[in-house]
Amino acid sequence: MMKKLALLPLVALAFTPALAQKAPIWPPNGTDIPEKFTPPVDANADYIKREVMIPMRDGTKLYTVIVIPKNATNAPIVLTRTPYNAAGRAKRADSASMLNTLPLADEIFVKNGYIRVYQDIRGKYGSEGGYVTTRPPVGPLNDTKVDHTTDAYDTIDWLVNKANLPQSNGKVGMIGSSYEGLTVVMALLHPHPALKVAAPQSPMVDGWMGDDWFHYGAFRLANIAWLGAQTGYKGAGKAPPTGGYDDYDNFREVGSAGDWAKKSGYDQLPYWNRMSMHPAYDEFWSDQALDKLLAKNPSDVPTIWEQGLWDQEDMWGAIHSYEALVKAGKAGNNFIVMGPWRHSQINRVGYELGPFKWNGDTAAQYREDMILPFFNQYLKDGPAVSVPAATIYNTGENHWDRFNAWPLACEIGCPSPLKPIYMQGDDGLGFDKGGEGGDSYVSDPAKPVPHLPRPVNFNDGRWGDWLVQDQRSYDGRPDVLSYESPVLDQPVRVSGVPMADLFAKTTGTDGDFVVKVIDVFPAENATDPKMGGYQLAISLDIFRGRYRDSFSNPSPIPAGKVQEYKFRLPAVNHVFQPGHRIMIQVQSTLFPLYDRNPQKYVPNIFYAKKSDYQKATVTIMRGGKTPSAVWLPVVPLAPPQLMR
Ligand code: PG9
Repeated sequence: MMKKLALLPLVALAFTPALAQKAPIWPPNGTDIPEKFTPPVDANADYIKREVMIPMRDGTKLYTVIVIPKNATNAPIVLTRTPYNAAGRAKRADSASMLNTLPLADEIFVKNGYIRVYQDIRGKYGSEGGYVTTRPPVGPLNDTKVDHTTDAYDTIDWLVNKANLPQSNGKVGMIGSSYEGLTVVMALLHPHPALKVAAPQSPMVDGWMGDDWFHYGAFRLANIAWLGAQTGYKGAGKAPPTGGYDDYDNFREVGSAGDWAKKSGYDQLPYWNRMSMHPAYDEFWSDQALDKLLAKNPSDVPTIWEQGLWDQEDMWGAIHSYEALVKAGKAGNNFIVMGPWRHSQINRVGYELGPFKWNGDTAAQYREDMILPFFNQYLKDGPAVSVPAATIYNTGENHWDRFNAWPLACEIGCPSPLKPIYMQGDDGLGFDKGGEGGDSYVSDPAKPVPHLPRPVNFNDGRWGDWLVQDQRSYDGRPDVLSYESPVLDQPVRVSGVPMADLFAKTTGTDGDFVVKVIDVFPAENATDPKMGGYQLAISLDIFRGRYRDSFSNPSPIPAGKVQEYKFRLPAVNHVFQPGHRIMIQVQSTLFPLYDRNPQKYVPNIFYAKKSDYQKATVTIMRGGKTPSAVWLPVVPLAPPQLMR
């Protein structure tokens, strides 16, 4: 027994080698952080994730994430080229399931065996090369040999090479929203033969007319902080502080957009310096307007354009590209979908927007019933789908409408003409001209009309659905004119693009005009009392008066003289129901979303001095030879449908 006991320590020693040395009490190399920590790939993962650097024709390599269903063969590819971090876009969750590692909007592709590819655009995040904001196509604005067209071409060429990606079937679709939509559109300017289908979603197409930077020349302060984050850093950036909580005060106190930029160090940012020297629609903007470039060089790639009817960021690009391509004879491969959505909502759930509830998850309906069959047809030789020219949600009857040709009413060439609804005396509104006269208000840049009830913080969560807010917050302000029809006893259906046609004079020598087409709900709503009297803007835009005669050559407004301001408003597909009223609101500021017009003509409003800002008395003319109106796309009611 004693012998055995004596052996114990030796035996114990033999089985505890770790104890043979002193137990570590300090990390090797003086740090607990290893050179590289690579979590093991979950053996049960149902996908393979590859991270590759794809060489472009100029040698620049672009960081690309490729997510491949395990055991995939002969699989189609869906590509998104992003300025917003490809690695992050392909990692919704740290998951062994492809469905969970990819974003919600990719579920249709995962469930149907697609390979999903995300790529950082040149110069951002993991990609090499120089970043040029919304890099213009090679040409007068880009004297290099590379752009998003060539980078998409070279990327697709690499992806469909079996030596690089043996699992693919050699067919690629591109999809993306916003800036990611711009890269889809750019790929269409000279598409790789393997690019078989495209889905630009609220793409950035014309930054001056109506996508992100300006609307008809009025600058969007909402995006100025984005510039600091996006062009101040290669990777994830940080927006500069804007000051106190209320951006209405922050931007008003600082002065012009240029004053804010200077305070934020933007003189270091080349894109800000370039952009702010092009306040008018000169070649800097028109030479990179993608709807114009597409029309000159239309492709045969089947393309489904999308935008939201309340898209607060890119309301211009999809509809104008679609119209330009139809005009160029390409109705056969270009289609448009407009849903009851905010910007990029097609990547989320689409049951509602603000207080409005729709007929199901309209975003999922778009993905599953429109995008998936369309991509399957061209990428998997799936069944041919019949795609209406236009699929537009009817926001007054709460169901989808499908059109073989759209719009139904327009100035020339539609089944119906536009119909003017006139501003009338006593704040009236009607389809007859009414008597001559005018209504005035004092527009004071020191007290601009807010675009949301104050305090307005651009990150307060209201940015997404601000376009469907109740306009009663502004109705009744002395600097907002509200013209309202009598209560309707018959429905009025509008389906097309309204045209604002204002006749106005001002004591200033410049000025902006905001026009809103509003559906006024019945005063009483027993089902949802707070919706009683709701004022829903179905179309709203701003126009900078100096551009009334020319977008490229602005001119002072002759003080005191009536001038005409005629401009397109965002598209509508709506029914004003009986019991509702139609309202038109007119005002001259929408702040801090848009920079204030000093209302005194200065060469470049970006650099207006505080002393330039002045009150102006604006008069909207009615009746006679100067009948202000909005020309509405009024069309006959569609026959009732059993099923919606
Ligand atoms: N279109 C969006 C945007 C572009 C530029 C500035 C701010 C927003 C987007 O791509 O998210």
